[in-house]
Amino acid sequence: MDTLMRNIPQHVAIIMDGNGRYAKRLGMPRIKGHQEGMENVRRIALTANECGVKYLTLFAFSTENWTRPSKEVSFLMKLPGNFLGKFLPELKDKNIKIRTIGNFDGLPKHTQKSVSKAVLETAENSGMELIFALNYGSRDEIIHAVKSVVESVQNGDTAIEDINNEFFSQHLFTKDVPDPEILIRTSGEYRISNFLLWQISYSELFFANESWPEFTPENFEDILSQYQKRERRFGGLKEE
Ligand code: V07
Repeated sequence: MDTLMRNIPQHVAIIMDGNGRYAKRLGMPRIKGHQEGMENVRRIALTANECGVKYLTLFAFSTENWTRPSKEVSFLMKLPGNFLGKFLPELKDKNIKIRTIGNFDGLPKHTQKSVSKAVLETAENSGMELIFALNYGSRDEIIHAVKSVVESVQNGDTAIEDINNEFFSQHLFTKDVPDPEILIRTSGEYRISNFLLWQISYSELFFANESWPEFTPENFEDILSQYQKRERRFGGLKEE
């Protein structure tokens, strides 16, 4: 049987919820919560990398988030540049590769510019892939994939009989990324909120009560160890 540290999930996805509520609770403006949430992205990404996780997908901005007050939206759109200005050298040192999923063209030009630079500069890295879901919605992603499949049928590259799960997956933004074994949502909410609907078909779901800025490396490692216990129980049942 696997030792505890061997059964590390390849892919962990996180819904980083509770930044605004955290700030409010401490009597600070919402944007202060986003700022602290951004600092925690670094801390948890480094932890995941240390643990041997190969893909970490973080829900940074949803297609629904545009309806927030415009001052908050413009603050959020500065976070990628802010984060990368501060932490890109460190992530590069750790051989981490940055990529994004979502409707990239719909982001402000300045956001696209900072993120593209980081993606380009880390493209050859072979370590953990840090995947930011930016202007991401799962239903949009599925519609985008359907259009791409239909196009491929219309132009004669694909026969309808060739469309299966594997083929369809290759048309999603997460093409070439294995499905997450684990989905974590912080801040005590029990919803999926249009995140990776196709990809989480078989994922283990974990809900942490801590808000995202308060979610610690210990909380993260605790979830990995609970996951390993769930897996081992499943293994036991299978053998019965
Ligand atoms: C954002 C901080 C984390 C909590 C959730 C909402 C606020 C990091 C990024 C980021 C994105 C792309 C990239 C590098 C960093 C980010 C947004 C919001 C929009 F290449 N945190 N963070 N982007 N928050």
